[in-house]
Amino acid sequence: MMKDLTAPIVRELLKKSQHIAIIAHVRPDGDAIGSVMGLYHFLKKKGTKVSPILPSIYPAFLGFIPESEDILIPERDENQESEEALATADLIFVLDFNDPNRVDSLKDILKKSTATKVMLDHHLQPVDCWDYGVSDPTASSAAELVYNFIELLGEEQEINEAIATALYAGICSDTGRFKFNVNGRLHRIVGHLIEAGADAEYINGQIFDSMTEARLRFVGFCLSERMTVYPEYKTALMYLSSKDFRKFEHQPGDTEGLVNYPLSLGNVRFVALLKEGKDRIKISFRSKGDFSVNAFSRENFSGGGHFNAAGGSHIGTLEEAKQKILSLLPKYEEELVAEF
Ligand SMILES: [Mn+2]
Repeated sequence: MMKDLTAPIVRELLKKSQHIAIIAHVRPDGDAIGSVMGLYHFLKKKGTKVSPILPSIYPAFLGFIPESEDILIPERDENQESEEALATADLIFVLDFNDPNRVDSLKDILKKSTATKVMLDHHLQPVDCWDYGVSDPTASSAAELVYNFIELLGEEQEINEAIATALYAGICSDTGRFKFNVNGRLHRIVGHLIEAGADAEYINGQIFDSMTEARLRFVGFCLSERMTVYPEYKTALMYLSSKDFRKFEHQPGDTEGLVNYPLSLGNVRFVALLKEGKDRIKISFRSKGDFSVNAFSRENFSGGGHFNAAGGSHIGTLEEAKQKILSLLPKYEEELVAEF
C-alpha cells in the first residue's frame, strides 16, 4: 500500500538519499516536463544530486523550460546515462503517471530498482507499486502536485524563476490554458508562480503560439480532410494514417492539442483521434461535461487516464478501429446526448 507523504517523512527521505532521479511518462507533454523540471530545480537548489529523466524526447516547443537540455533521454544519450541514473538512484520521484509500464524502454529498470519510490500523479486508478505518494485525480496537473509538495515542506519561498517557469508550463498545458480543473486555489498558486518569476505571456506564447507554418497547415488538413462529425451522438472522429504522417514530415508534438480542436464545436462533447502507429492504432479521447472517456477507453480500448482526457489503443487496422468506435456510439447515446 502506498503511504501518504508527510513533512517529516519527506525530510527524512531527502536527508538520507545520495542520488535522486525524477521521471515522467513516455511522449512527455507540458505537464510531464514541467513537473519534472520544477521538482528538479527545487531539489537541485538543496544541493542534492538530482537526475531529471524522460523516457522519450519532448516536443521542441517545450525546450524553453530552463535547463531542459540537461534532461536525460535514452534516445539522445550517448552513454546510457538515463538508464544508469535510474538504476543507481536511491530515491525516485515518479511524476504524471502511475503505471510503471508508462516509461517505455526504462520500465524494467524502474520495476527492478530497490530505491524508495514516490509518486505524485493525477491520473485515475494508480497501480499499487509505489512506496509513498499522492494520487489526486482532482488535481489539475502533476505540476500542481509538485507545488503542493514544496508547500508541504513549507518552502514555497524557495520557488525561483526556473521552478516557477516549469510549474507554470505544466499547469497551463494540462488545464488547456486554465480551462479545465481550475479553482480558486489553483489560480492562487499560479499567482504565486507569476510573482516568483514565471512570465505568463512568454510561457503561453512558447507553448501555444509557436507553431511552424507546416504544423498549422497540418492541423488545417486534419480538420478539413480527416474529421467527421456525428451530431446525433455529439461526437467527432479524427484519424491520421502513417501515410499522412510521412506526407507532412511529422515531428514529435505535432499532434499535441489536435484532439481538442473539435471540442470547440458547440454540438460536440466527445472526440476520438486515431493515429496509425507501427504495431497498433493509438487513440486519444477527449470529452466535455459528464461523459467519462476514462471509462469508455477502459471498457473498450484497454486504456484510461482522466475523466475528460484519456488514451487507448486498438490492435488492427485504422478502419477497424474507426468502425469499432462508431459501432459503440449507440450504446453510449444516452450519456452522449444528455443535457449538460
Ligand atoms: Mn498531467
